[in-house]
Parts: sequence; C-alpha cells; structure tokens
Amino acid sequence: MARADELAAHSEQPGGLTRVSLSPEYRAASERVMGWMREAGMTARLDAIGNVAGRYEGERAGLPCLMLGSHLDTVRDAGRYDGMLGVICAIECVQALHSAGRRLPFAIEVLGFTDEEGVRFGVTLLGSRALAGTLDPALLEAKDRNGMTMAEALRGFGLDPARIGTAARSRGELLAYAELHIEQGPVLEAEGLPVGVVTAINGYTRMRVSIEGTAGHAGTVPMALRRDALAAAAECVLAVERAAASEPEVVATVGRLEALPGAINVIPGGARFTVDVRAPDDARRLRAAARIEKEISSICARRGVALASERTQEQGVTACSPWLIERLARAVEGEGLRVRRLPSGAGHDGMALQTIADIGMLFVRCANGISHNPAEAIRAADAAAGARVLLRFIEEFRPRELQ
Ligand code: HGY
Ligand code: MN
Ligand code: MN
Repeated sequence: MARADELAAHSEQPGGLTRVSLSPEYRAASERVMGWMREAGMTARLDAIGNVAGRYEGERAGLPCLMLGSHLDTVRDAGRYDGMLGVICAIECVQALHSAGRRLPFAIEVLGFTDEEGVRFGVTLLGSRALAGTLDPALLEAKDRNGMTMAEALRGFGLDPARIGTAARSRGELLAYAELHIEQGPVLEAEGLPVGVVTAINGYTRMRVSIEGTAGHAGTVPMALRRDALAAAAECVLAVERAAASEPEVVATVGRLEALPGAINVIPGGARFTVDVRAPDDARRLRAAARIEKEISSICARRGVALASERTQEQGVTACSPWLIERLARAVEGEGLRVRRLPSGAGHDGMALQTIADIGMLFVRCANGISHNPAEAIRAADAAAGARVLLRFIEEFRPRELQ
C-alpha cells in the first residue's frame, strides 16, 4: 500500500495523479520500481520503448519465463491502483521467493508496461504491443497534445526510436502471462469477494470525430442561419448514448469533447470528440459502432455541417486461456477463497500479449467498483489476498507441456 502511495506522488498534476508515458514523472516512477525489483533479487532495465523489465532467474540461467506485471502509466486524474497494484504485487511475490532462497524450474519476469492507457498519443497498449512485436512503426509519428511525436518523446527519454523493434520478445521466451489488476467494476464487492478470475477481456472500438460548421458572432447570427458545430456534436453525444442502450451489455462513452475556437461569444465553427464502444461480444459491439456512425452522419447532414469520423482502434474480445483460468482458480481455492469467474469490461495489456503467450488475469476487489477516478480504493487485506493467490499460482505453476 505504501508503495502505491509512493508511486502516486510521481505525477504531472498538482494534488492528483496523472502520469503519461515517457514523461519525467514516468521516469521517476520507473527508477523507483527498478529499485524495488533489484531489492527483490531481480535484474531490472528499461526496454526500447520504456517498459520496466525485471527478471528473476529460475533454477538455471536463461530459462523461459512466466511473465507477470501490469502498467505504470495512468489516465488523467487517476486512481493509484489501476496498473500499479499488479506490478507491486508481482514484485512482492518475487521478493518472497528471493527471501526464501527459492528458485523455480522457470524464470519470472515482471513488466511495468508504459502507455497501456493511450492517454499521451491516443493509442493504447503501446508498451505491450512493442513487447509482442506488433507495434506499427507509423505510430512513432503520432503526436501528443503539445504536438510532440512519440519518436521525439522517446529521444527525450534517452531512447532510440530506431531500436523499437528490440523490445519484441518471441513466443518461445514466455510460458504464460498473468496479470493481477483491480476489477474496476462492482461485481466482487457486491458478492463480498476479495478476488476473482477473469474469463475474457471485452473488445473495444475507438473513434475520433470532428465536425466543421461556421464560426460566427454569438450576438448577430439568427438561430436559423447557424451551422453550430458544438450543437451538432451535443446531439451526437446523445445518439452515442442511445445506440449503446439499445444493445445488451454494450457500453459507449464520449470521454473528450472540444469546442473550437472555444470563446464565449463565438458560435463554435468546429467540434471534436472521441467515442469508446465496448462489449463482451464482437458482433454486438460492431453493430453498435455502425449504428453510432450512421446516426452521427445523418445528424450532421440534417444540420448542414461537415463530418470527419475515423476508427482509431479496434480490438476484439480477448479470451483468457482455460488452463490459466483453472490454475488461477486452483490458487484461489488453495487460499481458502471462493472462485468467481467474471469478464473484464476494462482493457488490459493481455490483449496485446495474447499474440505471443496464453494469458490469465486475477482481479482484486475495489471500493464501489470505482476506477479512473482519484476515489479508487482497495483494502490492504484484499491486496494481500491477491498477492497470496498470485504467489501460490506462481509456486504451483508448471509449463503446460510438463503437466
Ligand atoms: O481503457 C481501458 O479499458 C483501460 O483502462 N486502458
Ligand atoms: Mn485504466
Ligand atoms: Mn489498467
């Protein structure tokens, strides 16, 4: 708990937590995490995209690894456990093995991923996709809100964008990937459970929409002659909400909305907003996304404003592997806890890692299911339960072919 508090202090936001990738705050948090890893008997380094990579050797050097971890970047005005708890608990588990002088028939790696949230450059899972070798090099030209490209941010961080490819790991190096994460939803709390085993990670579609109307004097242009981009966007936001409500278990969010030029006495000539659509079923998600695009385009046509809408990211449902679900369930039972399997509404790095390893996830209860909010909170007892289950999972883990 103290370590989560310590990492929360590395923030660009006075009085709150915002830590985007490749920032000075991210550097400070990375250094601290590498220190904890070394104390726990691991080697620790930054890889070519800025992931923190810790390694605890097995019975002999160079064995394939069970990879653990989570992300070290945060959303804006974030909670202090989303991501960080998984990295801290994994380090605690290795610390326990190291203190007992234990070596296992496989290595353990703990990854603190950079840019899982996609806050800085608008695209998620950058660190885990670089590790999986699936990062599109064109993203090096993606710009942050100050117009700095990822390539420039990497150079500013002391990394060489040309070496991004060296972050990639091959399938043979990983026996599995297992991530502990707060649930970020209300199920475990509603059922009085400290931990849960994740069955699948919901898919998502992300869009960027911009509307062009006509800027004008707020005092002189009659209502009937206006092409108000923000009024059109406001109608679109409600259409997004309606489209999601029309499909079971689909959720859709407009998280950012900007009026341009943004002056009190200027009719907005421009409006930009984002759309995030999620569902446990890809067909339903794609139906809802198509309906949103159709409604937005008819609203803009009726209002005579120009529309540009693009899908910036599409990720199907990611299933956790049954054998890892079973192993995690057995570890939960081994700790005397009831097993609860549940899907994840939130996205996670396992969505990227599934291309090179089977994935499993363990959820820890969080207060009122609140997350992406400074009120995010967990009980120390639940963090301890999660860490104990993870340690039991690690100690009982054997590579699949050795079953
Ligand atoms: O957006 C998500 O689902 C995750 O928090 N990156
Ligand atoms: Mn998050
Ligand atoms: Mn997260």
